[in-house]
Amino acid sequence: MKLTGIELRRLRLPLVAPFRTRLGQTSVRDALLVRIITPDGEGWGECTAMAQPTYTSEYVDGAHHVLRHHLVPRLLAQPDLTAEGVALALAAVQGHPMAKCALEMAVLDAELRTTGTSLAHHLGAVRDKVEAGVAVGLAASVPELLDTVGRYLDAGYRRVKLKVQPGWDVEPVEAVRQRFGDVALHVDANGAYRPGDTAQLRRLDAFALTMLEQPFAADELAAHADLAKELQTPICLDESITSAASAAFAIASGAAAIVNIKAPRVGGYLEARRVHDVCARAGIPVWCGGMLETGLGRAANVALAALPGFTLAGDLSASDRYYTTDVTPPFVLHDGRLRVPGGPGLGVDVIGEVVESFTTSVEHVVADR
Ligand code: OSB
Ligand code: MG
Repeated sequence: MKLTGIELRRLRLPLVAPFRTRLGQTSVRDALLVRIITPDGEGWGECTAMAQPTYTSEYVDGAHHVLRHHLVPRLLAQPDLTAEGVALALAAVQGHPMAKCALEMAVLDAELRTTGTSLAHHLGAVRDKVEAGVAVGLAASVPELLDTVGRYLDAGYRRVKLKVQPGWDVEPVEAVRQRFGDVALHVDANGAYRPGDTAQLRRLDAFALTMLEQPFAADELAAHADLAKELQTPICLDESITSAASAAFAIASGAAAIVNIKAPRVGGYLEARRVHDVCARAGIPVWCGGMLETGLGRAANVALAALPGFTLAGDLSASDRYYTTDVTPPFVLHDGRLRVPGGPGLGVDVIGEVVESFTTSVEHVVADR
């Protein structure tokens, strides 16, 4: 297909409750949506970069700039674009996987709509529902944390992930275990620890956690491999995994026993499928991470999580865990699961009035004729 134009749209979406991690606090999601226009229709994508460059180096203003000035012009210059060809068309630009992912997602949506195929089917889904998990941010106190976790379990979530950091680890984990018994529980450190913290991390072995996610910085692969030898709790990598190649290396070096797959972190849903395939061949379980997505990104994530290797519940929560009003019809829990959209493309349609009401800016870039 030949694109005729691309729209870059910023939205300001208040979260139902602030999400606090060591990377900062998010109270309002500064969302960046991409709409591509073709002679046959349109396709939507979401760039999940956060407001600040604290999770990875990407952040929403930077992503917007690289899209507007470097990525969108390259895509508009393609005479015959396919979703498979997006990564190659953008390969000259280094990095910026979340910005690239948004464009590839929009092209996949448009392309699959013309053939009536769902993204889930296209990626190789084997399930029509996926288990919903919930990520719980740092809390001000243990009683507040127990309150929050209790409400999510009552809502039906099948597993809970707690954010931890030095000074907020053993105590909250122990309290959650004591109160809620053998609920599926894991912790995510977002790189908060240093290799010298091994003794403290070993204390978490007492709580039968499903995994310890990203204890050290993204590039500390050798330290993660060393830690894995010292701990019973399996190590999962998030920030360290930037491609199928890096996943293969992390697995081979013993740094990851479990992989968190986020398509935006690896440059798109097609690379995410390759990460899944690498892990499946190595017998490494994977799960789908999240970044406080709107219904668009959530639809794509739920489709990805329907692949066979996604044997652990992901950070895939209902719309109302994040937003009072979502930009698509809301994702809701059915007995602790989310339905995989089966319609063409992403399988969800944005609600025009809702998108408009939250929009703070729109930029329309057209192709040269
Ligand atoms: O480390 O998984 C993470 C959100 C933004 C950036 C990084 C992370 C997260 C989350 C949110 O944990 C999980 C969700 O979307 O429900
Ligand atoms: Mg994480």
